[in-house]
Amino acid sequence: MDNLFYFVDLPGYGYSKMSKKEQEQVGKFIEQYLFHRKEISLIIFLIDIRHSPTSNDKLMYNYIISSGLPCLILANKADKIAITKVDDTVKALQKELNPIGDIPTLPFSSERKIYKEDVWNFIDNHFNND
Ligand SMILES: Nc1nc2c(ncn2[C@@H]2O[C@H](COP(=O)(O)OP(=O)(O)OP(=O)(O)O)[C@@H](O)[C@H]2O)c(=O)[nH]1
Ligand SMILES: [Mg+2]
Repeated sequence: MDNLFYFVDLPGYGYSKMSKKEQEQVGKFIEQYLFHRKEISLIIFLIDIRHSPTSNDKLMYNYIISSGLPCLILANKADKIAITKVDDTVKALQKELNPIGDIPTLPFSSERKIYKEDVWNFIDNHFNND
């Protein structure tokens, strides 16, 4: 097996601007993709570090868990809060979404590319250990 993998960006729920029909189609596509695509080795679920999980976040989280696929939660936009608050905020977010604490949760900032080392380490380990 080669070391090739792809990041696939699925539509988020920013799609509220779509018509009901389009939303339905996108929803069905995501369901097909998550539940039937055999090649998925990790779901990276991005949430906003600044807010406690929304009802959509909770729905999506439960949906991902029900797929039985491995998941990494990234608390994105970590550049938006004080560096001293990052660790506690990530812990609090994880506690809310995943009280058992078995789904790894890490800070991230896609804009500033900070905290990326831990994320790459996690991905490396994930691919090398299973
Ligand atoms: N400050 C900051 N802004 C960010 C970060 N990541 C994304 N954004 C901003 O958030 C907005 C939405 O980003 P997107 O990447 O479109 O978000 P998305 O989750 O893919 O949205 P949908 O797919 O429509 O649900 C944009 O204005 C980004 O610039 C981040 O790490 N830090
Ligand atoms: Mg998007």
